[in-house]
Amino acid sequence: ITLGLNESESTRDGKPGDSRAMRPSIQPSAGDVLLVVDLQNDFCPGGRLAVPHGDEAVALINRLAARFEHVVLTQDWHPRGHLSFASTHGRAPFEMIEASYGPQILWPDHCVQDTPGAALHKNLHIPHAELILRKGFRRGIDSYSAFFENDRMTPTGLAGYLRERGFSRIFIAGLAFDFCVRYSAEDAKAHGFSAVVIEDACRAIDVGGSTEATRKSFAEGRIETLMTEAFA
Ligand code: VGL
Ligand code: ZN
Repeated sequence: ITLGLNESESTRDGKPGDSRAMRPSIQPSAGDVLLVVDLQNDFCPGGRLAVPHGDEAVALINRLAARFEHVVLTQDWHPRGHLSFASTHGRAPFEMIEASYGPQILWPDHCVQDTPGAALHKNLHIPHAELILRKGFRRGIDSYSAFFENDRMTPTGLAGYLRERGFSRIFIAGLAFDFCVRYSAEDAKAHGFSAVVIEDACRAIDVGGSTEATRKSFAEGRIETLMTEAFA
C-alpha cells in the first residue's frame, strides 16, 4: 500500500476528521498535481444543479492552486438531451433510472455544452492550469469520474495523460464532493496514483446519504482527506 503522504507530511495525530491536530507541512513537488473538479456556474448558487455553497470553494481553490506548479481542471460538458437529464425521460430530477450500465440518478439539465452554465466560475483564477478535461460529452452515458465514464469502463484519457506527465500524487478539490470528486478520487487510487481529497475545498450535493457514503468509501479505500491548512 502506498500512502500518499509521507511521514514528514502526516498532518494529524488525532482521530480522522480532527482538524485541530493539523500542522502545515505539505509542500507540493514535481510529482504532484491538483485536480480541480467542475467549478462551473451550473454547480454554484443560481445554477441549474446548484451545490449548496458551491461558490465558497472558489477562493479556497484559487489560493490552493497557487501553491501547485501543476493544475488540471475538469469541466462537465453534456450535449442537449443527455441521458442523465430528467427532462430527457420526462421524469423528475433526482429520480433513478436503470441505464444500460446500471442505476443512474436523473439530474436537472446542467452544464450543456457551450452555455453560460457550463462555463467555469468567473472568479476561478488559475492561469497556469495546464489542461481542461471535458467529460460527460457522450449522449448515452454520464461521467462523474474524471477517469472513467459511469460504465466504469470507458476511459477519459486522464490516467494516460497524468502518467505520461510523470505525476504520481493527485490532490483533488471542487464539486461535488459526493459525486465527481468522490469517483475521481476512487479511480485515481484504482489507477495506482496516490489520491488526497482536500475536503474543505469541496462542497457536496448530498442526496440520499451520498455525503456519508463518500466518507465511508474514502475511509475504507484508504483515500486520504485533509484540509487546506495542511499546506505549508
Ligand atoms: C456532477 C452530478 C451530475 C458533479 C456532475 O460534478 O459532481 N454531479 N454531473
Ligand atoms: Zn453532469
